[in-house]
Amino acid sequence: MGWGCGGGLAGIVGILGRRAVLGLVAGGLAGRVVGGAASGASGAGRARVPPPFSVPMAVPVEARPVRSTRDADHYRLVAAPAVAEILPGVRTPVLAYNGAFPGPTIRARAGRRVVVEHVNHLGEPTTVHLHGGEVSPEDDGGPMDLVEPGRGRRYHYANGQRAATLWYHDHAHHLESEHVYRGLAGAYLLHDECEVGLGLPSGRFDVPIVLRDARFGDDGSLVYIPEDFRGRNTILVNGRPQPYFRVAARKYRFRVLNAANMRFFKVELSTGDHFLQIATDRGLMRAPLTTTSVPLSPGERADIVVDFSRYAPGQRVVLRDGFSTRPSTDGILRFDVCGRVRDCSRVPERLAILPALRPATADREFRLSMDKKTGMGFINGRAYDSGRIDFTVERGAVETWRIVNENQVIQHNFHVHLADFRVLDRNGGPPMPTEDGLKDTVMVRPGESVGVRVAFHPAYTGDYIYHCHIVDHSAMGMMGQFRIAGRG
Ligand SMILES: [Cu+2]
Repeated sequence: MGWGCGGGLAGIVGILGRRAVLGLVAGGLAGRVVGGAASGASGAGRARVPPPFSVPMAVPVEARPVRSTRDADHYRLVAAPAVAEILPGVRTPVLAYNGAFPGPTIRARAGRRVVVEHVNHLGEPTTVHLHGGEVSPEDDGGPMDLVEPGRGRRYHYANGQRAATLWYHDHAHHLESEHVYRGLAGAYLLHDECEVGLGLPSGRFDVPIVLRDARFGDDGSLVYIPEDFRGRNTILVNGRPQPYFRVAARKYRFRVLNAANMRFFKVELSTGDHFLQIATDRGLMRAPLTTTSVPLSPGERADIVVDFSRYAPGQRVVLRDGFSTRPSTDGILRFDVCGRVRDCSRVPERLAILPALRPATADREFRLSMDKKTGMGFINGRAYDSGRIDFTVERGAVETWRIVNENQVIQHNFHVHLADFRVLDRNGGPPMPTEDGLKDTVMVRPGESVGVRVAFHPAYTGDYIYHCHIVDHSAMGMMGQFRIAGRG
């Protein structure tokens, strides 16, 4: 596939040069922190990526509140260099929240506030964005709203929205790409009563599947080179390389999150069997979709239900990537089906009532482009400038946006903060069935034009951003800022 093939060495040098010129990385601190830690990596000869499906999958740890009050749970997440055992027996320096790679899962309940105190021990600035969260601009973790090294701050999340698979990640401008790559991301699962009442697989049968890729050096270190799509050819699931997962012969709900910087995944079962997709980025679909594959660009989420009771104990079924063009990245995760167990969970024929598609009061167009020579990214011909407001919308407005990928080879996608949207069309044709729900991130393939109906939250005003969620692209300027105006 063609994505991610921008850049080249000239582009990389350009990017690194610009990063230093921009002066946001005081003295290249990231390199020193990470490089210093990297010299302590492994040490036991050449670190090898194990054969596929030879290590067990880990379920990300769940964050525990440090304090709970009548209406809020308080968490503390410390971002700092850490060491993770990603490859068996190899110590890999990472950047981590509370030492976990990926970060701890936060489970929240609608109507109950979450307050996260983030402490920055990274040695360089950070911000933390709750992707898909309906939050005030002050709590959105915008790219210039930096938490300086040695400092901390609290982010307040109202959780006033419907149940959904959200995630949190670093968003510091120009640094987010490397920070996310080195591990600063985690799942945030929002539950609500409607969803709980459906009887879907829950508890230990409701499992985050955080997908990404990585390139490892001979010493087991994570090698970060901007735009290095081709070099990042080890697939990680919840921080483990192509693991296996022992499942009971029953239904599981998997929260599949594409947390890769650049890689697109198309998840499917090696048997070619159908499974159910029950949710898009921002919550449950109207009805389960019976499908054999779900494509996900970086930042997108899909909740799927796989019923392993149709397989004989002992059978192995691989979750594979239908977009992969190499055998080594084809397999994502192997399910090893164990014994049968009682399964009271169900997937009802109706899951949720989606808000009516309201008429739009404005049309806008966003043309995404990347200059292959310089690696710079643009929207409507302009790179991100934190001092510029590109347009203003009214609080609670509904608008139709057309997103166009002007590149003929390079993949992009599009994410808007705060708002959710519905996909209206792809090149004038129908959207994919897998995106027929509430979304906040949408893939825009080379030359493609995608129409979306965007609904802005009625409560919040202020400045938010929109960008390509190929993080290596947003870091290079493919991002813009808008203002929500309104009284009160
Ligand atoms: Cu892009």
